[in-house]
Amino acid sequence: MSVCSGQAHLATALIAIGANLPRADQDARATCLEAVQALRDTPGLRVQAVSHWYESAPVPPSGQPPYVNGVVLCQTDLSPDALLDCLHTIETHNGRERSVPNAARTLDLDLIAFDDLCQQSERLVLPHPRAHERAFVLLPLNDVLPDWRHPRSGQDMQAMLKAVQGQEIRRIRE
Ligand code: PH2
Ligand code: MG
Ligand code: MG
Repeated sequence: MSVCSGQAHLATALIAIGANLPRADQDARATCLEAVQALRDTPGLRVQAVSHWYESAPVPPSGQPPYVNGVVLCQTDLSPDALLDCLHTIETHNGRERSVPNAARTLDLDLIAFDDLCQQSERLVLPHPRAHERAFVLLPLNDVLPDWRHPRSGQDMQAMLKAVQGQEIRRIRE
């Protein structure tokens, strides 16, 4: 007989939100807010904190519109792959079309980190391979989890933020 006791482990997930195209009659910021609500409505996911919102220049530089970016801190009993499926579903519901890398988009939801997991599957690399190079990820991440350390490099937020100083980003006043 197996006895089930105690609580299942809840993992900490960091999800980055980005958008730089309007969708239907709403601007990119409104789509980002809808994405937060969709995350709140996702079974198995508990939203614990939402960062401030930022406007950032596209990386790499391009003629695209500026991005709205933010980060959400969650707890989850989903697996990383199941969570990724949920993120893709929310993107699709918000008009996301997949074309070339870095194309402008109505909504992008990236899984940045999942506990301290370091993995490199074909589908999902954790932590996100470029997160530590991008002010538009690190500034909002610092709002929700300032004690975060990069699980691969061990770097703390202050060191990572210093390395992205000078990137074009500003906080949107709410
Ligand atoms: N996302 C990208 C590519 N470039 N630039 C900014 N500023 N913000 C983003 O969210 C972003 C980007 C690919 O997902
Ligand atoms: Mg992305
Ligand atoms: Mg993405």
